[in-house]
Amino acid sequence: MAHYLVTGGCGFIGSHLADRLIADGHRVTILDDLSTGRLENKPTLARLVVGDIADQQAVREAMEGVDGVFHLAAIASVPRSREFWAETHRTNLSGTITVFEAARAARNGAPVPVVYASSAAVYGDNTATPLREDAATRPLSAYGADKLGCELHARVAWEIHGVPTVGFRFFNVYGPRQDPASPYSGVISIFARKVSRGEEVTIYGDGQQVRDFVFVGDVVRFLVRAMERRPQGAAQGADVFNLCTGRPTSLLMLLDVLQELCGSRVRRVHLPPRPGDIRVSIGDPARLRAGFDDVCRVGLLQGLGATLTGE
Ligand code: NAD
Ligand code: UD2
Repeated sequence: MAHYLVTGGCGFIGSHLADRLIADGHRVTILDDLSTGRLENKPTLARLVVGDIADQQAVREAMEGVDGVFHLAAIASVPRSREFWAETHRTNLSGTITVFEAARAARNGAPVPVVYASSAAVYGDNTATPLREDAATRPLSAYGADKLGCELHARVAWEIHGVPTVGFRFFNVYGPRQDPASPYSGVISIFARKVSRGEEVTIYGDGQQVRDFVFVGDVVRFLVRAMERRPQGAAQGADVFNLCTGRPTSLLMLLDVLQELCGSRVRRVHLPPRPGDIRVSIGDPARLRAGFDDVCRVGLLQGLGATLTGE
């Protein structure tokens, strides 16, 4: 049994991870400021520290004595990073550096490993399809720029401070508990709720933009695996992998499948594309497969079914 810190553990992905760690018999401490995370998401057996990820003392205290850190706390919205540039930077990059710094001496003065969330947003307007990890990073948003900054600081964490890390460039993650009520939330959670209620959906742009949707259960499996065993072929103590399926889905296709599953047709309103929006974002999962001897297993139909039933 190990003791892990999950930052952002009351959020969508972090709470699924915390559930899994507890089910595996581990001790879990969560550090979360409950800004988008919810108390109801916290597993009963997890200890919650309510605090800010950029507060050095709060992070140090929450990390005291743990065997490893899953760092998921962030302001996970591209439009919010446009509206609140400096505020999101503080959480998304300064917060990550605060985590790496505390990880240098978390267990009896020795470093502990950190598995953290990067994002496909680091590729920005690179139009390569599919995107391999060695594709040029050209973030278009403050969010993407900060996630790239996290990767650069992860390298410093390892090379200078001996903190081993694994970063995952999540593509578009979806599943139960992703907040359907917030306009900043993921498109699947928003569309799933609207279509199931027969309400009108808003499409930014022509709806032909393409995403690589990954089910949250697959994400959790890779996070846990990266903590337990260093991936094969990881040449260094700071490595980065795409977390993706390699399968493209346009928004219009997504809407069709949801309407089919719900047996309803809804009205669609088109608004101009969001500034900084990426047109095509498809990852190449080859390195993920080689490093972990595993792939994302949940197909879109199955994952959307689980999202609609909340299971
Ligand atoms: P989420 O908003 O549900 O979870 C983020 C959690 O972090 C929330 O519980 C929130 O309260 C907490 N948090 C925010 N600011 C904080 C702060 N200053 N101090 C402490 N806690 C804070 O989002 P999510 O979708 O679960 O995202 C988890 C991670 O995955 C994030 O790092 C996000 O950038 C990354 N990511 C998500 C996606 C996706 O498709 N959902 C894609 C790429 C990367
Ligand atoms: C997602 C993640 C982000 C980042 C990125 C990786 C969320 C909330 N954001 O950003 O954290 O890591 O992936 O590249 O998970 N859209 C509509 N109507 C709506 C909502 C969205 O048309 O009501 C469009 C939106 O303009 C975009 C697409 O749907 O073209 C996906 O939007 P999103 O907010 O789900 O995710 P994205 O790709 O901007």
